[in-house]
Amino acid sequence: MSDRPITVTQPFLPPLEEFVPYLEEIWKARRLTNAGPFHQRLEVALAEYLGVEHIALFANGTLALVTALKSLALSGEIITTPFSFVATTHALWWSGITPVFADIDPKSLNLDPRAIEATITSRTTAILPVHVYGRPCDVGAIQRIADAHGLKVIYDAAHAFAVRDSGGSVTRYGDLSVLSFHATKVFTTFEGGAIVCPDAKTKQHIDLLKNFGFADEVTVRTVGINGKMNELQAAFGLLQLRYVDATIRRRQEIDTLYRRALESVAGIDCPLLPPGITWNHAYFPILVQPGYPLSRDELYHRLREVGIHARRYFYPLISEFPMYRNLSSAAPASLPIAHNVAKRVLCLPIYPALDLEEMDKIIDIISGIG
Ligand code: T4K
Repeated sequence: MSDRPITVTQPFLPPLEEFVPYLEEIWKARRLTNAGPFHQRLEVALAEYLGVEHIALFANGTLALVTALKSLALSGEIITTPFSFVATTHALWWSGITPVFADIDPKSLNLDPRAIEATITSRTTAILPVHVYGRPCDVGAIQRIADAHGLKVIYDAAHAFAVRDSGGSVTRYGDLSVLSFHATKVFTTFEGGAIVCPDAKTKQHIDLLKNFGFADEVTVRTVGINGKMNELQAAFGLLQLRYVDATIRRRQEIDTLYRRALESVAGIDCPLLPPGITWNHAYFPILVQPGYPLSRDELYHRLREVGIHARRYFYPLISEFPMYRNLSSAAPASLPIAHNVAKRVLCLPIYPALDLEEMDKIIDIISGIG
């Protein structure tokens, strides 16, 4: 067992010496940012890896979300999930858009299409669903609702890198999909993100927006922001990409071991995926049900006492944070499933360097209680 703390996730770092040639190239070219050669190469490589046509890289996922909203000129109200990382709703609020929370589905843990439909008003302009833990949303139902009401759909796909259904990457759904490449993600560029765009024109517009609106040296076409990914990030991404399939395979092994060990533990549920999905095993959520001898928080603290830092993603719900809790859609009575899940969920450590001894320790504690 290593002496590193057992945290919920840890980034996979390729051998340091393999990064040195990339650094040498950057030093030699003295090109550090602004759509340099590594940035261009990573865009091509990621589009190929994901099987999508157009992708625009960003400095982080939050800037990518904000830029995605801007690119579609959205305003008014946008329907979203309270069961996500706070950045999802912050991106709306930061953009002057009113978030409207809808409840989640107890199985997928993603926005419930029926709840979406029930919250549409004349001010609704779009839906911002999240593929939570990389588990795909009900994309068919969401698109049908969007089409019926003339709404845009932006998927927060921060957790869904390399997640595929029978037709390919789930990032191809909606008007736009946004990825995060933060250090805690399956594929990382330290900080980073991207927007998957449906066509070249959209990508061009988004590229303009992320570079202050510059069309050329002297022409500023729109009010843009600085959302650019730099060359260090992009070079690291190219190196990471070589290892990403192997790291996902290792995550899958860990997932299988956890499931096998925990299936017989009364009161611990390991949510299943719908069939036909190639998952990235970004997270391993369990639900601590009433049949278990400890509450979720008691189990969380018990694990912490022995150096295991599981995380209560996503508790508290976004709708409980002070800046959002007075919104009418944040009323707990209208989000019963999300509240119940947020009270029960615990994400167990899952990352390539997690070893068998560490896993045994985690499993022994969870299964040995009671
Ligand atoms: N939408 C969704 C649905 C998201 O989940 C996120 C980000 C975003 C949008 C926004 O994307 P970005 O703007 O971040 O690209 C983490 C991440 O900071 C955040 O990126 C992520 N979601 C969220 C789910 O998790 P924290 O506050 O829980 O991170 P932290 O620092 O507590 O790290 C968790 C564990 O990971 C630590 O216990 C140790 C380990 N760790 C972390 C870092 C940063 C490492 O081993 N190495 C590291 O460098 O938010």
